[in-house]
Amino acid sequence: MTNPSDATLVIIPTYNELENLPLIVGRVRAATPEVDILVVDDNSPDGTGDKADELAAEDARINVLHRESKGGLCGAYVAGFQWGLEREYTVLCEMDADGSHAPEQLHLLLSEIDSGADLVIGSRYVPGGKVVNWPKKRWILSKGGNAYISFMLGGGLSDMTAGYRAYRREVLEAMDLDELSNAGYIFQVDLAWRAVVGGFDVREVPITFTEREIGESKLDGSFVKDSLVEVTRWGVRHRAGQAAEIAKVTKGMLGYEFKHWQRSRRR
Ligand SMILES: Nc1nc2c(ncn2[C@@H]2O[C@H](COP(=O)(O)OP(=O)(O)O)[C@@H](O)[C@H]2O)c(=O)[nH]1
Ligand SMILES: [Mg+2]
Repeated sequence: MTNPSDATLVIIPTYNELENLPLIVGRVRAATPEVDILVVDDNSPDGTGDKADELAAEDARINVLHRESKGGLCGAYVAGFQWGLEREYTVLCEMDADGSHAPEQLHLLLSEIDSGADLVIGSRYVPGGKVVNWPKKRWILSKGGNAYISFMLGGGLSDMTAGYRAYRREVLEAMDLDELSNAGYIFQVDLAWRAVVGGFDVREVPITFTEREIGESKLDGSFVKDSLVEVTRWGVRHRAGQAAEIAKVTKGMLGYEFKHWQRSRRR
């Protein structure tokens, strides 16, 4: 029997991950030898791109996409998705290069896809999910931010900013990827939210997220405020849309009742 995950591409974006890249690629190859890898490097000054080429030369399952300059995580993923969609992959995954997303847990995401999910999010905030080595402050910010996002948007997801994911290709094909907001991790929320609204089967599986030990985070804190403002705007717009829809249906129903009532009076 064939499963969707038989043709899986794991996309790993890199910016200055020279030391991390061989480690993460080695772990993916060991944990799930049957998946292909695409490294998307934004011309890292530390030579990560050359390292990726070296790894690719030794292993046909490893591919590299070079972009000209640092263009943000969203742009790197969109380029990776497009690369994968042009080929015959049925499942496309997101995974950080810094070891935060354990390749040893990838099978948890893939088996959920094989049992019918369209998008699986490796979640830190469902029961069984964990974060290792984060300062309390960052945990509160992330957990609190996600609680707010979930409250504003509904949809029942606990970790919409999470970056460890598996998508069936149909989910990505249904979206205009060029429209995603590029600031911080809001594109992750955007992708999950569009999948929910689009009626796809979106599920979360618990994962253990481990903060990087090597190299530096490329993310600054400024995105948090921007992201929350953006999510608030979506939530309000969505509710306004829902209210307009309810008003339309109610008006239709009342109109029908009224006509029915007039007709029954005439008789
Ligand atoms: N190609 C590319 N990768 C990026 C960019 N920014 C971050 N990354 C990669 O995205 C992943 C997550 O970034 P990271 O700095 O660890 O963010 P954090 O985990 O939130 O602290 C890592 O693999 C980074 O190397 C970018 O502009 N371009
Ligand atoms: Mg990281």
